[in-house]
Amino acid sequence: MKGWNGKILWIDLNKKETKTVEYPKEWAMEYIGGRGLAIRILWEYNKPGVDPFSPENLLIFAIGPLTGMPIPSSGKLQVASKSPLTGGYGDGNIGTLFSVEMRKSGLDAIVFYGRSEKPVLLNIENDKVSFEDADDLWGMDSWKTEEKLRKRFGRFSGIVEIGPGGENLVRFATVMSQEGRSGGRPGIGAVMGSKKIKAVVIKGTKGYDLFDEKNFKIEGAKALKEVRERPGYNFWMREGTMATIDWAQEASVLPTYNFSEGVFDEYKGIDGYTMESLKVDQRGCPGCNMQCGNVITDSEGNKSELDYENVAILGSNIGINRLQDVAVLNTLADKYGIDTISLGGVLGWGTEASQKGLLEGIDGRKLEWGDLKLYRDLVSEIAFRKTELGNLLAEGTMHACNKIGGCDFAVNAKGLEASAYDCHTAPGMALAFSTSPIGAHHKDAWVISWEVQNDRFSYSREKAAKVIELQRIRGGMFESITTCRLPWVEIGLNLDHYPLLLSYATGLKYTWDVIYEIADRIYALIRAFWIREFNTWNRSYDMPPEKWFKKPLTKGPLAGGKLSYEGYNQLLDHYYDLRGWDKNGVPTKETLKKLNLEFTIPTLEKIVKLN
Ligand code: PTT
Ligand code: SF4
Repeated sequence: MKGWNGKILWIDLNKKETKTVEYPKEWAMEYIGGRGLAIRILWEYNKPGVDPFSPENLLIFAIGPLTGMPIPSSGKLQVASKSPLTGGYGDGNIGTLFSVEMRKSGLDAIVFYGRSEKPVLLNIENDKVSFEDADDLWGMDSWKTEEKLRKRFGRFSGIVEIGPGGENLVRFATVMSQEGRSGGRPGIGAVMGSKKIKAVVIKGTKGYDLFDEKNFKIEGAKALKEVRERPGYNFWMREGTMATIDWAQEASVLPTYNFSEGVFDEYKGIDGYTMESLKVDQRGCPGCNMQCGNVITDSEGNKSELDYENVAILGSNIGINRLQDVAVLNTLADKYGIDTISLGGVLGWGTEASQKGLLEGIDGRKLEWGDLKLYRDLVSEIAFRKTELGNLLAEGTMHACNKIGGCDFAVNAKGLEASAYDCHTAPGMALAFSTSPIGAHHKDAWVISWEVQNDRFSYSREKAAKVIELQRIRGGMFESITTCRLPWVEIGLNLDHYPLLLSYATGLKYTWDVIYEIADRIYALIRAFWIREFNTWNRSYDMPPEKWFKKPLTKGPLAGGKLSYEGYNQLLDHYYDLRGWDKNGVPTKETLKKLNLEFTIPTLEKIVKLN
């Protein structure tokens, strides 16, 4: 096989044994890599109903045929597992040198199973693994851990680690790298912690084998040059994703006070221009020529790498109006290795719960919007599961509200807290959150920028089709080729480079029809995985948070705006119909057969009625 490495490294943490195994060629062709390969492995080998924290739950690192190549922004790694936050499929995409070294190691995926008795550091050279005692690293934050490992293994080694959040099984702990790269929002870092893996180091020496290296390099160089020449490049280099704060405020979608409003009176204190005035550094993923990690010094003197999502959710969403203060919480989340988006979601939910009296009897403190000191304390309490409240919030909003009430203002879909877009007046984005394969993350379909310009308030078939188109490109193609999507999303790199690059790399003919079919296959298989895990499956799993239907906006130009149940159900019907799924969001037999997923039918038939 050209383009792929064709091998999976299996690491048994119980026995401290490993094996490197070739996987079926058809998997590479039918799922490409990254997310596609991860879900195929999980379907085949994960035991249905397994507890996400049990040794049997598989943890997967995967790359695709374009990862680590001389093309735009290709240093990305997919981390996936059954999620402890949602109970369904979970993954994340992290920019790290680990992906580049993994590419050179001759592997397409690493699967970790079992549980080490003691904290362990895995040191991988190509596919040779040594298991080292990590007692001295356990308890250390992610920055110190990486600093220590980099001193020992050198700056060009690939390193990923967890912080205390992952060690203490915070349900939204992530996998961390390079002081500010974080991946696996649905608790993939906690799965790593449950296996007692503190860090993994990798070094590869094998290079890569492409079908048509000459044309691949020419096409890659063209794309790299195009990135730098795009009209939006200079502004992107100034503000990166932070420009979205002003846009979100203007569009009334900036999450404010636990997604109660779409505008924040003090947004100027946290916007992209403020960031520019405070910027001290810029960094990003390996080999990227449009680096978007904008660094400022936080109020406590730490360097903090900011993105729109982090700033909106830890800023306006909890009433903090000063960027350096937002950065304090962001820094802590990075050091502790917990997801900023879910963190902002639980702090927002906790504040509303406190104000409604739901925390009485749990915690004597009263949470107020914008109380940096209290939020700062709570972040540590969550990461170390220290107090009763910290322990409750470490469960995420879905588990927490099931314990004490307040599910009517818990802003999550399938248990994953929503990224930073208020959807009272954005039905298409609500659909994107609710049908995303991992819960309410924007990565699969950031339809909101299209939606605010195109028939914003409608629940039309065209809108459902747009969500699917974006899911195919973003959640299907980019998550599987496993490169960064921002060159296309943010500065308009021509998408047609990607089918060509895939064809030159592998020797197979990739057209958009082929890529869309693969994307649909991956989506349907992830859906089948969810159904296998939830025998109560029905369309209510694809509903957005109640708050967006029941509590209208009270401020800004769209005051009074809210979602309509009737409209949303119509939109969801269009979505299901276009995907070839039934009224409960279950792929029909015909769809499964068309996508070469017949092997899921016997399992699904035991759980739901297949049409
Ligand atoms: C991603 C999610 C995002 S999406 C952000 S900000 W964004 C948050 N960043 C966090 C952080 O930082 N620290 C922390 N402790 N938790 C964080 N949680 C949040 O995680 C990220 C970039 C960004 S910045 C985006 S949009 C794009 N996302 C991509 C994607 O999903 N797929 C893809 N093929 N390319 C992408 N490119 C961009 O990558 P998750 P990263 Mg991330 C401080 O991991 O789980 O997918 O959640 O990977 O290396 O940090 O790059 O405005
Ligand atoms: Fe990483 Fe940003 Fe570059 Fe994408 S654009 S590869 S997220 S630095």
